[in-house]
Amino acid sequence: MKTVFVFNGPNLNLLGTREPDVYGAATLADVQQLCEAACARHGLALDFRQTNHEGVLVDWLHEAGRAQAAGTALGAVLNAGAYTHTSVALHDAIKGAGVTVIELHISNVHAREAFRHHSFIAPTARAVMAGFGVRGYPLAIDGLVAVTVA
Ligand code: CA2
Repeated sequence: MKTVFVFNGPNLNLLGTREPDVYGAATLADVQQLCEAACARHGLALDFRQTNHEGVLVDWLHEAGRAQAAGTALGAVLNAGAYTHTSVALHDAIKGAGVTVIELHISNVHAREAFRHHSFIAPTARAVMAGFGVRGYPLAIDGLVAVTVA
């Protein structure tokens, strides 16, 4: 059974506690359940994580790339949070690791402040999704399956 990684970046541990108008009422634990259900539908295992630290995301992307190369993982859904808009290190990590990444955002970043319109992840991502709320997570897993399974 192959694994799908879902990596969440800074402040996403706060989901469901603040800014429900932007991010909804679901918690990160609720999101994990949505992802579990999506993976189960596809016969895949889920490895779901959150960190507030950029270098940890770099290490996890390397790990996902190694697992993908070994044939034990399909790729990763990545909500890098605010690092999306700042991190050359994440851009380089995705390229260097050779991991298939679906970039995911809960909110429609293009309908928000201008500083959220640029992504350092997007040029390295296989696909980009934004604005579906937390339901975007299972949709992104479906999308990862669609682009990776023959
Ligand atoms: O829409 C998304 O998923 C974002 O990646 C979320 C990031 C934001 O910096 C990106 O521009 C778009 C922020 C995550 C913070 O999440 C919170 C959730 C609840 C309360 C406070 C922050």
